[in-house]
Amino acid sequence: MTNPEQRRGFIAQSAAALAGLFAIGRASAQDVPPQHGEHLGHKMSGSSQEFPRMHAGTGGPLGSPTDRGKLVSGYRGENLEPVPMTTPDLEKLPFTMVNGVKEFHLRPMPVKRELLPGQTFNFYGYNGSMPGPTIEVIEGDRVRVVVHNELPEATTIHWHGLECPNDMDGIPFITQKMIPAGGTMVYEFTVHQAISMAYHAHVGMQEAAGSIGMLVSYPKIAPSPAVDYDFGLLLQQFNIASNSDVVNTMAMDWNYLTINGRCGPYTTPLLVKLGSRVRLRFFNFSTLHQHPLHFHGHTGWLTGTEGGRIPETAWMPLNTVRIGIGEIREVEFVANNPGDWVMHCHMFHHTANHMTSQVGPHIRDPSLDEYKDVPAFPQLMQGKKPMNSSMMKKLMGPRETHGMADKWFMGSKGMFTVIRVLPEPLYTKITQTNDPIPVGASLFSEDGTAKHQSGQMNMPNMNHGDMKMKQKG
Ligand SMILES: [Cu+2]
Repeated sequence: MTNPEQRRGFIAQSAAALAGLFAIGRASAQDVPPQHGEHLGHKMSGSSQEFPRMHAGTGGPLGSPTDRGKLVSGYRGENLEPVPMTTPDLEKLPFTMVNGVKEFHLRPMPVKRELLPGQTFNFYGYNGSMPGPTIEVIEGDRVRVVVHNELPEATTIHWHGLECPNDMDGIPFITQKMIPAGGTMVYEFTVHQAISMAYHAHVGMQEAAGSIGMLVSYPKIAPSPAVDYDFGLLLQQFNIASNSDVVNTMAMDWNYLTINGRCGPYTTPLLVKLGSRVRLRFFNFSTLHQHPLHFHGHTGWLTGTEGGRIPETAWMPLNTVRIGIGEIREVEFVANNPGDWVMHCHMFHHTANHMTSQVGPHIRDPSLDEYKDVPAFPQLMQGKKPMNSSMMKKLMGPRETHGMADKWFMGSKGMFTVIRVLPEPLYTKITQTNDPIPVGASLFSEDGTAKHQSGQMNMPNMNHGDMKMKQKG
């Protein structure tokens, strides 16, 4: 668990970051909500240097500061401490200050993780979590990590991307002896970088079993243009057989694809306020695959890698960022297009859950039998156990999902999540009140009006029958 006392004073809390301050940006942006009927074409032609903060649009000419929002700041002011990285569905690792040293205690151990409601499996992890809790430091920090090995076997910890002293690098036999089961080792170093990193066992199959966590070193002052939100998303893949609850690290194919240790639709959506600037950090620590992460409705800029921040002149515009294994990619964009936008790996097998060998008519929805003579159709597999109401509550209960479409969860699988770009006051209503939110409140038409689907509330009252989609050829 994160101890706020320990963190106070060095990182501004996100609440403060989101106070709605209209900061002086480096590039101009329209801060007014769109008027009815105001759209890209004619509006932009009269203000080509401006970037539309409240609706989709490209901004200034190619190469200009507002080009696709490139240097358009969020609402947050410049020259402030960074906003802390939000890690959906993952905790931060607490620390204590000991004579000026930031001291963490990291416990490699077997853990259970619920990848989807009702689907809990056995992994390796740290401090009860898979992936491990995120470690946060600041450039210049003296850091001590006391590792208490609670695994049934020897391990090490490697600091991925850290320019540390050689004997702190965590490589078995080459830079250190392994930490035996039940053993302890103290890693200590000064962090002079301000980059996205990771920590993991430098024992391949342990890493494949989940021995990995994010490690972020913040700069003392946030880089410009300032972002309002900073999300850390750790990508993994696992093979778990249909008759097993243990990850199979020897496999060569994969049926569970996760973001921060969960599969869609159990991945908690990312909520951002319309007009804010957002940073996404993708950490790919999968065993064998790259992930081309694709986000909808917006264009972003590739602003950083595992090597740190890229000079602005070399930023690339994109909406799909390919993250190779062991790579980290940072993308920034201005969230100016309201609505629920999916973000997912674009490898089709990575947007599915438990694609195991139990494929066949016997596991398909019987109501689809009339189509069974159609080649390659239907593809609606019913694997594993159906969800009951308590499992549905896990999906529909979190406030981050309130106001989404009626059956949104049926459109999210595997390495898949949703970025919800919410105008005021809907953002505040969802994040800070218990007011009921109409189903579909965050779907918007081109003219900016909300498309409420019905008067239903987004309540976890679904039964298995609702999970079965009737598909007609
Ligand atoms: Cu993928």
